[in-house]
Amino acid sequence: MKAPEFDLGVYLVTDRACCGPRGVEAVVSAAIAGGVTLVQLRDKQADARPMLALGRRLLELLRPAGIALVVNDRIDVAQALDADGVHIGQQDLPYPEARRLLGPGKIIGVSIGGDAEAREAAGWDVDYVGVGPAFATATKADAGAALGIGETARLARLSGHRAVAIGGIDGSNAAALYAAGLEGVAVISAICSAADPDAATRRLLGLMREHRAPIGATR
Ligand code: TZP
Ligand code: MG
Repeated sequence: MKAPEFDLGVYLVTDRACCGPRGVEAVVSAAIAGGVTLVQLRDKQADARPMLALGRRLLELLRPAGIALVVNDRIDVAQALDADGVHIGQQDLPYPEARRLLGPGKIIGVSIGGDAEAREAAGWDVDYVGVGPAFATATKADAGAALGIGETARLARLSGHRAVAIGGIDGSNAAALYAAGLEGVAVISAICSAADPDAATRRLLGLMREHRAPIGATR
């Protein structure tokens, strides 16, 4: 079984703190209305049980809209949810182990931030890579130094995989990443902290439509 179809174009990564009192579900609903193409459930602080409960509520919103949900870090939670896949970083289970646990029918994305990680990912048949931080970000304390647009695009190409940029991305800088060959932009604060998450999503989608190259053209 192949992994489900997905579009990295406007990729929302959830964050409870950034969403504030309106809650993650309200932000995801607004992002769906605005045209979000992929959603990642990310909650570094949550225990498994509340994460599972939130994941179930998000799936109720996303499944009818035909939008995939991937789970950050927690392969066990992704399996319990029968989510569409996982996103794993350099400190999580390595890709081969994650694939063994999840099987071929799930999306697996891997974070990369340098040449060695890009080359390692090139040897794996991951579904996509997340490259970052593209720009400075206050959302992830240990994100490291900003790569910039050229370096983000170079690492994406080096990996040989479909790629989404992450870190410090919003409506002011997303166009340049699409134009540089990234399939998508992954954002936390640009949507989760926005006064109007629907409008923020819509803006990114408009930039994607205007500036993105045909998928696969730059790999
Ligand atoms: N990984 C690299 S940067 C980052 C993550 C999870 C944070 C992205 O958050 P924001 O608010 O879109 O900069
Ligand atoms: Mg991780």
